[in-house]
Amino acid sequence: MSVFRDQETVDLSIQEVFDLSRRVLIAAGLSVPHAEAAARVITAGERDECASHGLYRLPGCVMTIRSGKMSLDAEPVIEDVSPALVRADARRAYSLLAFERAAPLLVEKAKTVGVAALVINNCYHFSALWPEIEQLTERGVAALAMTLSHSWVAPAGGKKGLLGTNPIAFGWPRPGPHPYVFDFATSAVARGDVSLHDIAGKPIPEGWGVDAEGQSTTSARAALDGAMLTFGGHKGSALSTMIELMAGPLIGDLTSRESMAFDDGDKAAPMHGELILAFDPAIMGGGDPAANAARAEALFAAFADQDARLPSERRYAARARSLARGVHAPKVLYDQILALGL
Ligand code: NDP
Ligand code: PYC
Repeated sequence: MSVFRDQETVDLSIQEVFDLSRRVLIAAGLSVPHAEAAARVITAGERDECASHGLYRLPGCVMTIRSGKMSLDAEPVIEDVSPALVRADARRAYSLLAFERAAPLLVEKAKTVGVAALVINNCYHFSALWPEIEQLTERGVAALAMTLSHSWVAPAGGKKGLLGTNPIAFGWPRPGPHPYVFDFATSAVARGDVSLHDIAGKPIPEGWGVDAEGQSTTSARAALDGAMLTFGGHKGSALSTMIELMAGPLIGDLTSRESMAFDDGDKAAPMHGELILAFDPAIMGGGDPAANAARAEALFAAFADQDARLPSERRYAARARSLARGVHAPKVLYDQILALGL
């Protein structure tokens, strides 16, 4: 449920969300291809009621552009490294265009070899991962994506930021319009969600963060100034560390700590890498892909038998609502965007 549920909203159609995002990003200086790629994921986030990665992100995008270190128009360089590996150098621009340009080759490789990887390097990253996962499942492959961020999150047993909020997302293609997708931060929650609590003047639950002295806090501001915590204690901490390694040194890119050092107080989006893996069920499953797909469907049906919902079901319901009736953007966020003067 939205943290702004009791506050004033502004009604916008999906097209208006896209047009506003595109206009602001172009006015701030982004090239049209980068602005449109970013506007697409911001619009998708707002549409699916993923508040931490919808319109809320626009002022942060503009702050990143204004930091002066990001390329506003670099064309990604796509390298066909080996039969199972594509590398996309974003050249210090946003990650999204690099993903869009490299995804077709990733899928082609997965469908030839069975499993393939896309490495994105040198990218500024502000987006949710599920829009990328959905673009891959639409093409019939299962997919796993991970990236890191800035070192805002204490490791289990620690009290100071070291790890990123490090999201991991997985998708499995299904018959019908919607794949199975989960996508979450390995911190208790995305940092964007803590910021939204701060903007809305709401407390955060215990377990999301500690203050600058390392004491548990329910103040969003204190947690933003202190450190966030991982989900699931040592388990989230280990998973987050794996993401640091797999989307950092493994692919020759920065860790969250190094991304924060690169930022040097700019408060821009993190700059690092992203790893995306694609798996072709037809090759990996051997003999009878249809039977394997049916067994996966039986697993999903068993969730419904217990009235347990699958991840993304809330999001797909929100999408249907938004496509039919538009979105209700919190006025406080809308006003922040207008205040950018773009
Ligand atoms: P949540 O803790 O809300 O978890 C989101 C995932 O869990 C979704 O797949 C969601 O599905 C599913 N889920 C939530 N509740 C249930 C439930 N009761 N039963 C089954 N599934 C459930 O989100 P986070 O705050 O951890 O992350 C939000 C977004 O932030 C992600 O999209 C992530 O990619 C993004 N992010 C991006 C970062 C970056 O560096 N680029 C860093 C950190 C986060 P549903 O949506 O249907 O509720
Ligand atoms: O919400 O943690 C977050 C986040 C970091 C980078 C983009 N989103």
